[in-house]
Amino acid sequence: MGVSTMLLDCAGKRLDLSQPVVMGVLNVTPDSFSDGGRYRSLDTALLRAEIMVAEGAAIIDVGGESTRPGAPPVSVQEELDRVLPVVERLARELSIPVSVDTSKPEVMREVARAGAGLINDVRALHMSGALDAAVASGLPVCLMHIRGEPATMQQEPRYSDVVTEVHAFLADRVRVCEAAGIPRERILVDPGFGFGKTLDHNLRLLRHLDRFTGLAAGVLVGISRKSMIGLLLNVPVDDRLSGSLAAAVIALWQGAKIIRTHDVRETVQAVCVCAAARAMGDPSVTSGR
Ligand code: YH5
Repeated sequence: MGVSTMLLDCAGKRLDLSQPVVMGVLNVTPDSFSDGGRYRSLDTALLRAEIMVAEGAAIIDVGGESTRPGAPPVSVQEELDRVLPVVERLARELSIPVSVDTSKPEVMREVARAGAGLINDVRALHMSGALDAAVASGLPVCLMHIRGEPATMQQEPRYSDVVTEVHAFLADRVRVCEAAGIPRERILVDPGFGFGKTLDHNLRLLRHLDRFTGLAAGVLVGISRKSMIGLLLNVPVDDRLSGSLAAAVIALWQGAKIIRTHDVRETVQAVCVCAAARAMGDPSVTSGR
């Protein structure tokens, strides 16, 4: 693959995917489970983002809608109130691009004006008007697979072959986006760990992640602290770092390009070790024998 296809233009800030990178999570929901909404104030959000930049994050993902099962729906105005000031400030002050975790076309339009560099949609641009808003923004997008809606997605999810079905879903969304005017070079795909999947489904997707790498410009994975780690280890969210790193390494080894995480410093270390070892399978790297 040509080197030019490994650079994403995120509103003028470059995201280099010739090596895997880390996306730092910045929740701006009042109910976010892992940081209790502590980052609602602008200064605190900026400080947290700056720490993640110093720890080696390549992009920061700002989210204002809780997608936890049972979380109350958030209005457009409420989501804008949470997200827009943070995106404006971060886009202005950070050297790296700001991604926005949103499904709402109104939010996409406003954050694009405010300097956001990537649209990360857990509903894969399925909301009415979202595809048009994403096309109009000119920004790269991340299309994530979800089964159903966040409120009900964990009610007995069933697949006959989860890997094939998620792959077909993402292939279809990539096709739809391309037809609408978003080139494949600007599209990331994500199997959506925990979004309408049992532990067994999540493990199969992780085991076969390499099947997704040909779909678009790169595969993004978000496993950090999720319940699949909790179920395997029987530990609470604040004790899921090691398990999350193990899962990240399995994904990286199969070619994942972006790891979305709450623990940037540790994940950057895992990415560095993985990328160095994986480069030894690349014929352009001089043999060390
Ligand atoms: C993702 O996978 N996830 S928000 C439950 C947890 C821990 C974390 C109970 N946005 C993804 O982070 N965007 C979210 O433990 C995402 N991929 C992409 N592209 C959910 C979340 C979380 C949920």
